[in-house]
Amino acid sequence: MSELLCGRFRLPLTRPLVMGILNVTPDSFSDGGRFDRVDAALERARQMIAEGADLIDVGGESTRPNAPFVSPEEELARVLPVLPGLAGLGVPVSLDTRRTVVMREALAIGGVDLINDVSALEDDGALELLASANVAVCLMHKQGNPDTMQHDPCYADVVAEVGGYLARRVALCEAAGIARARLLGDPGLGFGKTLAHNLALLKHVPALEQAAGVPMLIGLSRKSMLGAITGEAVPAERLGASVAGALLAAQRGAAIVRVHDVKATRQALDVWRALEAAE
Ligand code: 7PJ
Repeated sequence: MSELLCGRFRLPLTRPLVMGILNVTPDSFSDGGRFDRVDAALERARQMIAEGADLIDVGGESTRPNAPFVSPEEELARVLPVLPGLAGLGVPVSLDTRRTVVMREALAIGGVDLINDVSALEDDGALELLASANVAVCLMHKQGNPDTMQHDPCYADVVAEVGGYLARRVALCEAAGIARARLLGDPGLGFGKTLAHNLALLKHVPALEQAAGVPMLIGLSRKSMLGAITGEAVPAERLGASVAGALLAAQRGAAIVRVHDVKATRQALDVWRALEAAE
């Protein structure tokens, strides 16, 4: 039976897990001061857990295409105050960051079980830091950087290239001393990819998992690929598309789906599992 070594937890990967997204960017919560912000973030996390989230993914830097620059100091000021509270909620805490300095400070505070890195530990010192930490790591593929990555994404064979990249990052992690049982891979839907690239990657999750040799995490919640398919311009109005996408990712073997809408996703996955279990 496959399981993920995830900080304070050992997560069985026998059913698809739901990772609830907790953005702690200024636009995410009403800004009545830091205590209000921390309180609101913890309340949102508790709500997602009540709705069935298996992990909480907290992030202080938006890496969406064309997102404004956030300094490391600002990212730390957003994320660190919520970590102690999150650590007491009984589920693994994932930290969405690509900066070694943010990883180091957060790990020093404690209560972080997974580092979710859209740069797959490419920042200087990240591999070494995490080799000596007891946390899981999600290695995500992206082409280019968030400010320019959607300009002209280009691949000869997107599935082979992304799978090959993930395999190389996994090998580097293992060589640095990060056990494979701590690793997840992620094709990074929307990160330097056209709609056709995203669909090819979603369709071939099993091939990606096989190439990388680690379980896959898939994030497509509310993303613009879903807007392109449905014509829905408003991200928060893409619930049906997001749930369908999460379900299809899970059916293709995704171990974890990263979502905003935990309750609806959990319901969809429960129906699928009930059907699978039926005679
Ligand atoms: C992803 C992520 C994703 C992982 C974001 C957004 C953009 N981390 N962080 N995978 N996306 N592992 O949520 O729209 O797809 S930020």
